[in-house]
Amino acid sequence: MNKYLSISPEVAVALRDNRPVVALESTIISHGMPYPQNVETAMRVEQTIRDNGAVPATIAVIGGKLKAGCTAEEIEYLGKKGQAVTKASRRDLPVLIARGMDGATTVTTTMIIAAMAGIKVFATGGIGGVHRGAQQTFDISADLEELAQTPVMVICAGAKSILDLGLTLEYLETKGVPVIGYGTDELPAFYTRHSGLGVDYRIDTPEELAAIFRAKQECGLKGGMLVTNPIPEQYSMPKQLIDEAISQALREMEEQGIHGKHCTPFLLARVKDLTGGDSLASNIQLVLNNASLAARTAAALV
Ligand code: PSU
Ligand code: MN
Repeated sequence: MNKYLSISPEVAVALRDNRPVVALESTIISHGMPYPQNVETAMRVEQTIRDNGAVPATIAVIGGKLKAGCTAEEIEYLGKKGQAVTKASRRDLPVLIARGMDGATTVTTTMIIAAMAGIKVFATGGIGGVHRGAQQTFDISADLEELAQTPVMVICAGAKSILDLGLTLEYLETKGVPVIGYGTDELPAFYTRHSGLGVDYRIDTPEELAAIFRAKQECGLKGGMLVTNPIPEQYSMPKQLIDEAISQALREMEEQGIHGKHCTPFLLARVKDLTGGDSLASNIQLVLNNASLAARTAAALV
């Protein structure tokens, strides 16, 4: 274990005893939702994981330490600080460590720290991907490269169509990342169950997800896998409403000259504002749904 990693006592004991553990990211807390719903959701997600028989490990960088398992106080701290916490991607980790700073982990850095700790399953809301217009901007989330190289199963609700979902799938294919639809043949698009794009495989049980992950590891095929779990029907939003909000948010982003790491948080916040509280309620429900599947899958893996 490297000296920068700090595993909470509960998570350490669960891993030692080969009990199921599920990693959770912290950028969704600091940058993905407003306070105090972000902290309330983070605590509900942890409880959902416990209810389904696994131990939650919320991941973050605190005072330069790579934390696998945050306390309720640390979650409250990150949630309250919000966008003032550094959104930490792979490139940021060495600087935050050396300076003893805090960072909210994205999908990328949550995968990195989960893998260091020996955690194999990670639940979140949506992943980053190839942005619309990436042919010009080169804006492709580091999440895709991480999926290509780090052995963690990421369970999400697809990706928001703030991204170019077709190009995101092409990129993942090139990088050898299996894209699984849980109980569906269609790639879900976060707030809606539909994108019009197909996934690579439809899988219907946590046991089979575990078997695929195990096969990948045991063959020495590097990298992770992506499980896309559609939002439950009763919480999904009308596609047209979401599409309109996303189009407007993208226009505003361009007008305001926002780029780089600020794009995703800007778009998430604008889409939420433009669709009122409805999208936040949907967002919370899909994360809970992913947490439940992740806990059952982690249990199938041990
Ligand atoms: N998409 C969402 N919610 C999120 C994110 C993405 O629907 O909270 C966050 C995740 O932490 C993800 C990151 O890893 O944004 C991707 O940022 P970027 O596009 O800058 O790589
Ligand atoms: Mn980017």
